Amino acid sequence: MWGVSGARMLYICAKVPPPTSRFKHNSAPPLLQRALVIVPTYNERENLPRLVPSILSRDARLEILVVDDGSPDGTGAMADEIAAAERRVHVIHRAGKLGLGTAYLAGFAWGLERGYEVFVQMDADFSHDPAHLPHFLNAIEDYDLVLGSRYLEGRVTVVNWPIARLLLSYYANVYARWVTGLPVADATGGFKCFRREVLATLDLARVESNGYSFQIEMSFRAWKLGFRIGEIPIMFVDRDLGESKMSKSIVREAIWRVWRLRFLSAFGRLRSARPGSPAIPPPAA
Ligand SMILES: Nc1nc2c(ncn2[C@@H]2O[C@H](COP(=O)(O)OP(=O)(O)OP(=O)(O)O)[C@@H](O)[C@H]2O)c(=O)[nH]1
Ligand SMILES: [Mg+2]
Repeated sequence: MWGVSGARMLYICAKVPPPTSRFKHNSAPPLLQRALVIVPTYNERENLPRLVPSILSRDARLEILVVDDGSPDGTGAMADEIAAAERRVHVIHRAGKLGLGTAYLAGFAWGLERGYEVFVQMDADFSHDPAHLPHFLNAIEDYDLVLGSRYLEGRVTVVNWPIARLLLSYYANVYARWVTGLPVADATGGFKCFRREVLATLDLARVESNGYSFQIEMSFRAWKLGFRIGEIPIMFVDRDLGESKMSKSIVREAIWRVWRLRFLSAFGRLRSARPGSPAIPPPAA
């Protein structure tokens, strides 16, 4: 189905199929006790108060870590207020806008130290629908890394993006697959779920990308280390409120960064963290 919405195009080729059918249900007890949803924020005060309850209501095992980079609109202070009233919400403050990739790395390190078993990455702007969270928790029982995919099985499940943005994203994926060989439909998406072991094994200190390519680099490193990657379909909706932080420099970084990944891999330089190194904190007792 193709439709038009205002000045923007609506691209939905089909209804997103229920993802659960793609994954077997184990009779074994679920591995997951506590999952940390990491939400990086920069000027998201219109979104955060609605997002938090929407996430927490999906599953009692979910907790949230907001990583705020000194948002001038006061998102950080608002996150503190929410955390003071809700013990499942935590906040990290960083001094200034240091980028999405390093925000996630800080969140992963925080959660690894505290023994969370599963980590979800999620934008604050409702492009990533909290309704998909149970689908990720289900799928991570069978995979080490689960990607929320906007381009699975020939369907494009993106709503309300300008055509130029959609083409950029779509062809960025074609390009990333071509250069790196990463066998996934959506390598640049930011709605993802990791098992703890993946983050503890990747040498996070060596992750270099910060923008778009951060998503590619994390999945590529996981794939090269032999972790099992699964994809579930998600519906991606452009933000209603607040402003995009997407920039030309983020696109430029992605263009050359994938080549660097390919060469690092070819020369055996995508190492995992050494056992016993500080990158692998022991799981919580
Ligand atoms: N902590 C932190 N969060 C950031 C930074 N840049 C972006 N974010 C957050 O990361 C998430 C994704 O950013 P967006 O601006 O939506 O960027 P995008 O999703 O790539 O682009 P759009 O599709 O245009 O929205 C949002 O929750 C932002 O608030 C940053 O430098 N630091
Ligand atoms: Mg966004």
